[in-house]
Order: sequence, then C-alpha cells, then structure tokens
Amino acid sequence: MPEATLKIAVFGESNVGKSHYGAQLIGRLNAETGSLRMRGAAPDLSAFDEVVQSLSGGVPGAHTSAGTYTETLLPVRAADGTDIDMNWPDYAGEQVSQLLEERRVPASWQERVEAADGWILMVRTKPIPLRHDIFSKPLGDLQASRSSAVVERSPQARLVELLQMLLYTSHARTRKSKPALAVLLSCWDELEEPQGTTPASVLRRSLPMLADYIANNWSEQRRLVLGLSATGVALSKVSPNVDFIYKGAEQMGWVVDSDGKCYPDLTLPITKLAQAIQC
Ligand SMILES: Nc1nc2c(ncn2[C@@H]2O[C@H](COP(=O)(O)OP(=O)(O)OP(=O)(O)O)[C@@H](O)[C@H]2O)c(=O)[nH]1
Ligand SMILES: [Mg+2]
Repeated sequence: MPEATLKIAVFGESNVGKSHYGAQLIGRLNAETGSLRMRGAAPDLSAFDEVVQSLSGGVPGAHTSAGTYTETLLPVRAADGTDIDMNWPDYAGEQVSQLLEERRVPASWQERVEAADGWILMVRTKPIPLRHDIFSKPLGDLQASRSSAVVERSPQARLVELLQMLLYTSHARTRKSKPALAVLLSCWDELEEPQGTTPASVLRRSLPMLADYIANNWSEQRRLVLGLSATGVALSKVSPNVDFIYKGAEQMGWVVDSDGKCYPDLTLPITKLAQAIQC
C-alpha cells in the first residue's frame, strides 16, 4: 500500500473560516461519510474542541487567540488507498497579516512553508471590495480621490503578494518545485450565487488579478479553485441553529467542485489537493 506523508499548509487571514473548516473536517472524518477516512486514532484533537462544541450547540466558535499555532495530526486514507498523515494547522489569521505587513517570513513559518507539499489558500470574497490600487489606476488618479496621501494595496494585491512571498520562501533554500495550490472560496453560502456557478468564475469576477496570477504560475494539473461552505449557513451566538443541534454539525456544510456541483463531502478539497500534489 502506498504511504505518503502529506503536509498541507493552510493560509488565510483572520475571519476567513480556517477554524470552522478544521472542526467540520474532523467531524466528517469521524462520521466516515467522505472520500477520506481516518485510518487510526488522531493523537490529539483538542485544538478544535471549542469550535466543535460550539457547533454542536448551533453557535459559532471563537476567534483563535493571537499567539496560537497548533498542528493536529490526522492519519487518513484516501479512497484510492493512499495513506496520508495530514498535519492540519490552526492559528490566528493575524499571523498571516503580520507577515504581509512586515514583508518578512519568520523562521517558524519558513519551515512550515518549505515542508508543505500542498498549499490551501482560504479566501472569503464577500467582504473583499474590488478596490482600485496602483496596479489598476495611475497614482495621480488614486491620490485625487483620497484624503490621505497613503495609497494602500488592494486586498487582491495583498493576496498576490502573499503568494509571491510564499513561493520565494519555499524555493529560495530548497529549490523544490512549487507546491500544488488549492484556493478555497470560503463562506460560499453568503455569496448567494445561482446553482451551478463555478468557483473559478467567481474568483475571476471578484479578484481578477489574483486569478491571473494563479493561472500564470500554476499549471492546470497543479491548481484548483473550489467553493467551501464549512457551516452551510451563517451562525449567530444569539439564536442557535436548530439543524446543527438536531441533525448534527456533521450533516451541515458543503463544497462546490470545479464544475459548480455541490457535495456534502468536506474532505473533497484535501482529496483533490492530494491528487494535484501527486501529478
Ligand atoms: N456564513 C458562513 N460563515 C462561516 C462559515 N465558516 C465560518 N464562518 C464564520 O466566519 C467567522 C470566522 O470563522 P473562523 O473559522 O473563526 O475564522 P478563522 O479564519 O479561524 O479566523 P481567526 O481565528 O481570526 O484567524 C465565524 O463567525 C464563523 O461562524 C461558512 O461556511 N459560512
Ligand atoms: Mg481561527
């Protein structure tokens, strides 16, 4: 039986849904309903306890506290028999924002970036405005329409910069080829897209520069763009969602595949990323 130790790095700024996806992924693996199954006991799932418990009560979990970085080892088996030791991280998204602001990758992050075979970039498109910046408008025009003299990078320019920094970091010392990339458009439910809309078309429409950058830097076999709704609906602390309580969190949430079809299997992005890694 083939044995692979697949290391996945998950990147995303704060509030994109990293922790809720981690908790829901663990729920799916325990429920044994998806294409990935546990092949042994996970040594320690405590990093996701708070979010798992909140979801079972129908309310959202908390923001991950600033200094946190944990990795949860999930020994899984794919449908084709590939054994994968998946290290699923959880951390406060501020760490990624800080890395971008300081334009410096700390040593601990450098090791994670270098060791990863595949990257997941989580992007929540709804709150991201498609703002103009120095890449899309002349500086003079931008300054004329602003009160402050500082011209900020647009959110999509920040994401392109993040990928550039990560690519440089992963290649500079190791000379390894680029890791496969899965872009997950998170909180897909809040986009209210018609059924059948493909995630790639949403990425192109909402963040065209990022879409171009990815298409120009990763071959079709080594990249994928999927939609993710880890919870399926927006949760609120004041009115618990009864479906989460009575049906169970493991019944909630779905993934939008590249062809626009929805599947309840939240392990699908990992299975597809594992295939892209092995290409
Ligand atoms: N509508 C909707 N909301 C979601 C979904 N997934 C997560 N959320 C909400 O988005 C918010 C942020 O989710 P988290 O998982 O805490 O985000 P995070 O990336 O871990 O954020 P940090 O811990 O701050 O880095 C929470 O209020 C969640 O309830 C989803 O699929 N749909
Ligand atoms: Mg979190």
